[in-house]
Amino acid sequence: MKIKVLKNVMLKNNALGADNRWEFKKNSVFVLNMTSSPGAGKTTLIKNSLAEFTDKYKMAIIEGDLYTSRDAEQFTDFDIPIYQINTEGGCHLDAKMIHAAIDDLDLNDLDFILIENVGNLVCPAAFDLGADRMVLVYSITEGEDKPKKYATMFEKADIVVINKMDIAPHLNIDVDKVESEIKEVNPGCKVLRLSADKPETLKEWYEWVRKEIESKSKE
Ligand SMILES: Nc1nc2c(ncn2[C@@H]2O[C@H](COP(=O)(O)OP(=O)(O)OP(=O)(O)O)[C@@H](O)[C@H]2O)c(=O)[nH]1
Ligand SMILES: [Mg+2]
Repeated sequence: MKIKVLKNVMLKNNALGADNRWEFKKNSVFVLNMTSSPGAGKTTLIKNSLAEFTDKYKMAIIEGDLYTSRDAEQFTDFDIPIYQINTEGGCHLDAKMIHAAIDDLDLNDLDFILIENVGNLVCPAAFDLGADRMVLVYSITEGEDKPKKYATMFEKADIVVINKMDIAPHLNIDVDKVESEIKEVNPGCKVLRLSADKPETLKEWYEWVRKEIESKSKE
């Protein structure tokens, strides 16, 4: 029997990602793809940023999770559209899923969409969603050696947020070493150090988001 090899899966995803990007641009919506290993702090960072962001922007969240809507439930205090995608075991979001979300959201009425990707330090790098920027939240509990081991994610990231800095003193970790390895893998990458659960440490993060939104509006 002849074996059919599906070589065009990524091509299809990337074409759909480009469609999504066009839709976002047409409607002047800025989109962040938030990625990380499981538990690095994406939901905490989003939750503690929403008061700041919803004050300035008309927002929506697209939440990726394998089976539950636990993360999405943490955002319900905010009066914004939340679109839950359950991948049913899938380890990343893809452009088709985001395309379905776009159909359901009124892009015309939005400035800013935050996508929380599925926790995974490998696959999300390969799937263009059409977002403007990719954020990689990196918990210092993950050790010093991951930027080179999981280089594709670090290469694709526009910013690496080194999280859980509050517990750094209790760990045997050299954060400068982590940062210089990130820069070796991706010299142009912005790196911030913060504690997502301590809103007083998030000022530089808010500022980065604000500047990126501004720079897109001038494109
Ligand atoms: N000490 C400390 N704990 C944090 C910080 N940020 C997040 N956490 C904790 O880390 C755990 C995981 O955080 P989440 O925000 O759920 O991580 P996530 O990346 O959204 O996880 P998944 O969606 O499951 O991949 C929770 O218990 C948070 O309270 C931080 O800055 N410091
Ligand atoms: Mg989460």
